[in-house]
Amino acid sequence: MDTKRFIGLAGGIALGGSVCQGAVGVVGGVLEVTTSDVDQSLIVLVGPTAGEVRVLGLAGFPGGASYTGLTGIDFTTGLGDDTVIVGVTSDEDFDVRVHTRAGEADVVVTWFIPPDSTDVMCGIDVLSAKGPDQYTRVEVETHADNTLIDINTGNSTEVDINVDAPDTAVSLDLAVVARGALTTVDVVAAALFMDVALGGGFRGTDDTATYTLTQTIPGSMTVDAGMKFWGGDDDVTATISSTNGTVTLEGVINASGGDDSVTVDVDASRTMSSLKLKGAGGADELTLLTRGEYKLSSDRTIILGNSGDDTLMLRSLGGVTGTGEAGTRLPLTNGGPGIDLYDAFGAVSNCESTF
Ligand SMILES: [Ca+2]
Ligand SMILES: [Ca+2]
Ligand SMILES: [Ca+2]
Repeated sequence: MDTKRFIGLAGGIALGGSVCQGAVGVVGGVLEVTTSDVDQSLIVLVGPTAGEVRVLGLAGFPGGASYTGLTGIDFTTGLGDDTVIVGVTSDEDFDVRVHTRAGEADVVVTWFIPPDSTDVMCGIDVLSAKGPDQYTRVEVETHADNTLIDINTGNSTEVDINVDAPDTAVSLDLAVVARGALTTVDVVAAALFMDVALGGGFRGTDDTATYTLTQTIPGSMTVDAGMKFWGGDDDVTATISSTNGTVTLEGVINASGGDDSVTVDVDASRTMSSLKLKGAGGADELTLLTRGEYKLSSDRTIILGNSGDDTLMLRSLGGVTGTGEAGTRLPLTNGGPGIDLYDAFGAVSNCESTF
């Protein structure tokens, strides 16, 4: 703690009046703010000069507080209903961490990475206690050659993430962990290489998660899913588009109990997949559709309906290639118990009839 130094700017206002309501300090280049339980309404502006941060709305800083030389912010608000708005304009790496604790919360992070940027990392970590009404929105517009975005929205109940990379770029790496009952992730990028990891252990209500991933130039995109839903009737839709490109699907979407719908729709020249779709209990509809070529590889798609009367689909509108090649494996569709319908290529078991 001896590295902690308290800073009060805004005309040399002493911290004596505000310490009882919270604390403000800089530790290792990170602005740490802890507020009282009073409802907070905070605005944080980062940049455009690297490391420059201005905070509006802090108790004890009526004119705002300004800092330089920062690499991140770490805000913890109290038990009230809090609004935290963060606007970043920077071509440097930066970390934003907001912990709103209990109570309702609105957290909005907008991030602009200007043209002529090279390698930029955005870290966005929103935590809260589990509560009923915690909304997080993240908007990133990047013009960097290589952008790495790491987003964790913690217990937020509603999550809305938009990433836009309109200029031709080398790479976009995006990792999202979100488990809002209503989760939307929308990415449009002119990046040659896209690497998207979508994770979350969802909330156990009827969750709706919608992912739209669009690569606007020929390239390759890897989508790695790590999703575990719970007993509600969940609706998961991933619409993936890579213009004249190659898409690789990896990971697991486990819808768990309840009557779930999982749809993965890929529009690319070529798709390779080791994706596992698990319906578990309930009457589930599980679909993987490829609109271009489905290329077999050493791994394989597995679709498991498990108990309940399921409808399972694995279809390629652009044909299946790689059949009979050394080391390739056919996909597997297994209905499990129940009266299951299927429309699938590869190995099919425990399915009663086609549809
Ligand atoms: Ca479920
Ligand atoms: Ca299910
Ligand atoms: Ca079944």
